[in-house]
Amino acid sequence: MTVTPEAPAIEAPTSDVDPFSHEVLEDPMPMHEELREAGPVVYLRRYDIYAVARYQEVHAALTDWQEFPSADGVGLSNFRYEKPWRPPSLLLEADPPRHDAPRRVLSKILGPRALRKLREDWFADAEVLVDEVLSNGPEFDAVESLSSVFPLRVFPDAVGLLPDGRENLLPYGDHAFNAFGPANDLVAKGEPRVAELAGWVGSRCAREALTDDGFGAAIWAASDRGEITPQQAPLVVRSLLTAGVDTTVHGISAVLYGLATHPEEWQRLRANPALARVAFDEAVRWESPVQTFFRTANRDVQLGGTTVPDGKKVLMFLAAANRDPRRWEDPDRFDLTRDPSGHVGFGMGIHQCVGQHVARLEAEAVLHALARRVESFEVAGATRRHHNNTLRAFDSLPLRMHLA
Ligand code: HEM
Ligand code: OVM
Repeated sequence: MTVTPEAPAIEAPTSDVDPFSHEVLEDPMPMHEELREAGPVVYLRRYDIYAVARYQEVHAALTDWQEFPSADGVGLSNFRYEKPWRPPSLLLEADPPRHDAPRRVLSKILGPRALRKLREDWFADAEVLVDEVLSNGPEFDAVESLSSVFPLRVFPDAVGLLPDGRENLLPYGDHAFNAFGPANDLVAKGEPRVAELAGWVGSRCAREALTDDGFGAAIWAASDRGEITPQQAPLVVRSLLTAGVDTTVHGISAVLYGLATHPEEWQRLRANPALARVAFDEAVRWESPVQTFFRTANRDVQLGGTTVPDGKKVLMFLAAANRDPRRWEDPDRFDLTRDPSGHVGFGMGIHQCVGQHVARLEAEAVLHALARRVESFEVAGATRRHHNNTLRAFDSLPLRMHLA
C-alpha cells in the first residue's frame, strides 16, 4: 500500500521569459499577466528560478521568513555561492535574530512619531519648490523639476549629510537596485562607477560625516546606548542612503502619473487634500516602484502546490500581485475610493519597508502644494521610461498644469 502523507507536489509550468529584458522592462504588464495566469508558481528556465506573480503566493513568500529567508540575498545572486557586490545590508539581507536590533532602531527613528518634527518643514519646502516650478511656466518635466528634486532637497538633510556629493545618491541607488537582477547590461552600465560611488556612500556613514541632528546621528546615538554595535551603525546609515532616494523619486513620479492620467481622481484629491496619503499608497500599488524582490528556499519548501528545492531562488513579482484580479477589483484602475491597504508595494511581514512613513510624508507634501495651486493637469508629451532591473521608473514625464 502506498501512503500519501501530503498533497503531492505539482510540477510547475515553465517559461522562457526574461523579466529583466529591455522589452519587458519597458512594458512589464503583459508578462505579469502571463505569469499570473500560467499558474501559482512558474519555473523560469533562463535563470533556474521559481516565479510567483499572484497575490496569494507573493504574500505567502513575503510573510514566511523561516522558509524563505533573506540572508542569502534578495536578488538573483545567491550569497550561499556568490560573493555579494557589497557587504550585505543588516536589514534587507538579514534574518532574525540578527535583523531584529537594526530593525528596531530604524523603525523608531523613521516612525510616524519621530517624523512629526519634519512635517511642517517638508510641507513648507514643497510649497517653495512648487512655486519655483510653476513660476517657470505651466509645462515642465515632472521628473526633472519635481520628483527627482524634492526628495534630494529634504531627505539628505534629514539624514544629516553635508551638502557635497549629493549627486551621487541617485546613481548609487540605481546601481544597487540593478544589482538585484542578473548581471545584464544594466549592471554593466553601473560598474565603472561602483567603487567611486560606494566609496563616497561609505565615507558619509561615519559619525564625523553626519550632522548631529539627523537620522544618521540618531543611529549613532542608538549605538551609544548599546541598541546596536558601533560596527553596525555605519551599515544602518548606508541602508538609508541606498533605499531612501530612488524609491521616493520614482514613487512621486508614479503618483503624478496616476493623477495626470486620471483627472477625476485629481478633482477628488483637490476637494479633499487629506486623500494625498491614499493617493500615494494607491500609486505604490498601481505602479509598484519596487517591482520585484527575491527570496531563497531554506529547504525543499511547498509553495503554491509545488516544491521549491532547497537553495533555489524565488522571484516575487510585487507589481503583479498588486494587480492580481483575484485580490483587487478592477486592478488596473487608479482609484482613490478604493482601500489600497494590503498591497505589497512596500513588501509585507518583517522586512516591510521601514522607510514608508518617510516616503508618504514626502509625497504628501508635494501633493498638498500642488493641490493648492493646480486646477487640473495632464501629460503633455511623450513619456520615457527609465529601465532598472528592480525599479519601475520614468526618465521623463512631461506635464501641463492649469492653475487654479
Ligand atoms: C524595505 C519599497 C522607500 C528604506 C523595502 C521593501 C520594499 C520597499 C518592497 C521590502 C524588501 C523585502 O521584503 O525584501 C519601498 C518603496 C518606497 C520605499 C516602494 C517608496 C515609494 C523607502 C525609504 C527608505 C526605505 C524612503 C528610507 C528612508 C528601506 C529599508 C528596507 C526597506 C531600510 C529594509 C527593511 C528590512 O529589511 O527590515 N522597501 N521603499 N525605503 N526599505 Fe523601502
Ligand atoms: C538596504 C536596502 C533596503 C531596501 C532596499 C534596498 C537597494 C537596499 O538596507 O541597503 O535597495
